[in-house]
Amino acid sequence: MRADFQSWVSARQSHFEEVLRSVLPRAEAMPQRLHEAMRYAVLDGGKRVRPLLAFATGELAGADEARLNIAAASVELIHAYSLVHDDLPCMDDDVLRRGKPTCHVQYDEATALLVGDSLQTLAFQLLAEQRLSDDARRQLEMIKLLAVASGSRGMAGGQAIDLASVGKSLTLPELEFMHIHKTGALIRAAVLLGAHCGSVSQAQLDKLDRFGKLIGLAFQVVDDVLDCEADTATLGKTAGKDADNDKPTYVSLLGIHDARAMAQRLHREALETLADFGDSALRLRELANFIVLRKF
Ligand code: GRG
Repeated sequence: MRADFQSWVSARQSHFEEVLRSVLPRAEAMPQRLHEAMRYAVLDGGKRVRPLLAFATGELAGADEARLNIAAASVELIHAYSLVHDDLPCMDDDVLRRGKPTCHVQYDEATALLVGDSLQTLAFQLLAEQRLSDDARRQLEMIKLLAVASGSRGMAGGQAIDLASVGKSLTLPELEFMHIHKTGALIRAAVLLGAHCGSVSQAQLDKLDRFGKLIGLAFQVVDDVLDCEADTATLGKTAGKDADNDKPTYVSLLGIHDARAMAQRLHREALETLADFGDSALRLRELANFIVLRKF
């Protein structure tokens, strides 16, 4: 019998914590302060939504566990780097992340910068040095996929638009463009990397790609709603930052009621893309539900 969703999540999260511990440099290895700070930024925190998506898609695609561990770790390392850099004084200037002081507060700005750099390069080192596919060209495609999702045509590009949009009003398509890149690209990459670790047809891959895109955007809409509805203790990061920073969000553009309705519509459409997968997409469906219904 299959485990219920909560048991599956807990088992995956604790297994994945060990994976992360093993791929990160030991804190005792030189340069100790940098390695300690890298572990501080990555370990013991976060919902691990992107790795869970990679695992769920990999299970659907019959992927090898060891390969999935590496794909999931590479995405989470990129995510952790983005949070460390996003919290720096030159960006969002925040002091709290995952319920603890941000990396530059706990260490210092230069260390936090190097933590982000090192986590990013470690992600690509993992993808390049471990066998992820029997087809070498496919593995190169996977490396490229994560690079594009992370770079100026993905997450970093979305962040650049975000920084430039402070104090401005954006149209809904402009806001959507920003978030599809800033938040959505990495979530979509998590789904695709999970699929590439296993075997799916092109038609299935297209559907999973669309699922990743829709659920990535839904994640951000919900994030905007939570930023104005939840409290700092629940979120583990400073609540109300978007309004304080005069940032355009789905809530500022649509109002809370319509923003919630938009998240529900994206959720529904995301579930529709999984219709043909039957029982094999159970975990993906459950994760989609979690992403939209979460309270933190
Ligand atoms: C610095 C290149 C660069 C990019 C930063 C991801 C990002 C881009 C900034 C983070 C700021 C932010 C709050 C974005 C909204 C959505 C988001 C990514 C939230 C944090 O992700 P969660 O909720 O965090 O998955 P945990 O801690 O659970 O992993």
